[in-house]
Amino acid sequence: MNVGSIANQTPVLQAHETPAKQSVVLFNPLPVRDVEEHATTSTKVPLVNAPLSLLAIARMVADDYDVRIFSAVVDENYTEQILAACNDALLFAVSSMTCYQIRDGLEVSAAVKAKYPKLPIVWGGYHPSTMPEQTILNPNIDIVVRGQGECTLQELVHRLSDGRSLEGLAGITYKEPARGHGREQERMQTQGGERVKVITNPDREFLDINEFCDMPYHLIEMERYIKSYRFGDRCIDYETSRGCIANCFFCSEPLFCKHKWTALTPERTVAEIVKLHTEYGIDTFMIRDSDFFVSTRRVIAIAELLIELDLHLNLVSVNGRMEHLQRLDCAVWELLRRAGLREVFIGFESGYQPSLDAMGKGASVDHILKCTHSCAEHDIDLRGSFMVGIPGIDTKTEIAYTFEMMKRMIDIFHEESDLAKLDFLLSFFVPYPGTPLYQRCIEVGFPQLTLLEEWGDFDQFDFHTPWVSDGCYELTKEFREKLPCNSGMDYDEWNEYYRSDVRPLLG
Ligand code: B12
Repeated sequence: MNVGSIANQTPVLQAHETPAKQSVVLFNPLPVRDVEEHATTSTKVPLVNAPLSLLAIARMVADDYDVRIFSAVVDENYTEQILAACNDALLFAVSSMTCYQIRDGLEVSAAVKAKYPKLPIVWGGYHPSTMPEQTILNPNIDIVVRGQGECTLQELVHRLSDGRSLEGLAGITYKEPARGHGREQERMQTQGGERVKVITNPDREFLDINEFCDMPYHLIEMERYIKSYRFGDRCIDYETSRGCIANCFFCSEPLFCKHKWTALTPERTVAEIVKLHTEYGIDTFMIRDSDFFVSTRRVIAIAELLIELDLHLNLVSVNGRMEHLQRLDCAVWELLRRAGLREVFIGFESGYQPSLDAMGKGASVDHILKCTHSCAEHDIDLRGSFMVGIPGIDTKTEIAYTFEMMKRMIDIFHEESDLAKLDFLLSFFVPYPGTPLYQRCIEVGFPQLTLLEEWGDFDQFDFHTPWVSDGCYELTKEFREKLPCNSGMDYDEWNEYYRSDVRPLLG
């Protein structure tokens, strides 16, 4: 299909008719194949999430178009519903991370393509952004939006609506049937035996999120996304900042935001929080930022505003980097706790310094202990994530140090706080496409995936890279299962297990 020159499909109106808004259909596929079996990487974190990615792009076109949002985690029979909604739509768009979302998104895209071969199918999000050329070669995808989607989607929708070409539209990769010789940025590729021309338009600038209007939560049925989460019954996902300035070699974020970070002003953040509290009775905000704590000044200002309002709201799952958090002094932790900070989520990743260095974490294992003490002391729950199996690192030594570090964290929470307030996410290293550690994996013989759909089969939970021995792999899984947060064992029971079953194996 030639999406670059799609005709304006708006019907001609009679003088007395109000123009019906054209529809834009957005879809968030299932992140895991078996929802029942794998709630999420941590079984305590609900899989139901407000589709922030789709809401973020929807806000740019919601005034002029009829935006329909479908989310596989809440919508039953979503394929049928989407097929019905796509009738007369301007485009069908899918958001995807590197996971089962690709498989589910492709299945639905194939069904849409079969029924509406002329309807442009657009993919965006982390996976398409990091692998745009491979993604566009799928026959059921016509346009890939790379990076931040707000302005790109807005311009795309306008151009499609007006029947204008996609030439020069920043932030997209698209394809057209191959004709003659391509220009420099155009690449001839083969898609299912057919020659196509892949066109990579220039990147779009990473914009300040204050330039966009508020998230249009009214476009979704909020009650279906409001969840109960530890501290409150009415919890919703919320974004206060985007991007990350760090450069971790395992993470997709640096590729995506190119080390940039943008944040809502404290006033805007708190005004939106208050609006969600007033309109929907939200009492708990699951902060979905990659790093909430980049600017201590902003964090303090948000806390002061929340304290002043005295609404008793909870901020949970608040992501921060250990090297930032370990610098906060007692007064700031105290202020944050008073403002409603109930739980932080820190990607500690490893208790073994050579692993942290190999990941480019820019942090030290001492930071893990400092952050743990601060949380325990200030009655803030801690969810710490760790991974094992970093390429080039001896896994047995790595897990020995990491498990020992987790044990010390358990000791700290047992002694200074309450063990129930400590949660771990322990997973295996997964090579995400385009990252420096993915490259490293290819060098040591990890097979290159050549098709989009293959990325959809990635096991995000128990990925087994060839350099992790079966013994280390099984031990890690068992250790994870036995952690107090997963097994419910009390401190003494767990200590006994660790001393008698784990330590002797690790030397
Ligand atoms: C919420 C979240 C989830 C939710 C689900 C989100 C969803 N989409 O359904 C849950 C908790 C289920 C989840 C799961 C996973 N997640 Co997650 N998750 C996030 C998180 C914290 C926030 C995403 C978000 O809502 N951001 C806010 C919105 C507004 O931004 P955005 O998503 O980037 O959207 C913008 C652009 O990407 C683009 N865009 C996005 N989609 C589309 C679609 C179209 C059509 C267009 C035009 C544009 C567009 O436009 C938007 C506005 O600019 C991010 C980290 C982050 N801060 O972004 C990680 C992140 C997206 N997750 C990640 C990963 C890896 C996972 C897992 C696959 C693995 C894991 N171990 O966690 C699992 C899936 C398996 C499982 N265990 O469930 C990675 C993605 C890396 C990658 N290469 O895909 C991220 C970036 C974290 C990280 N740094 O590693 N995740």
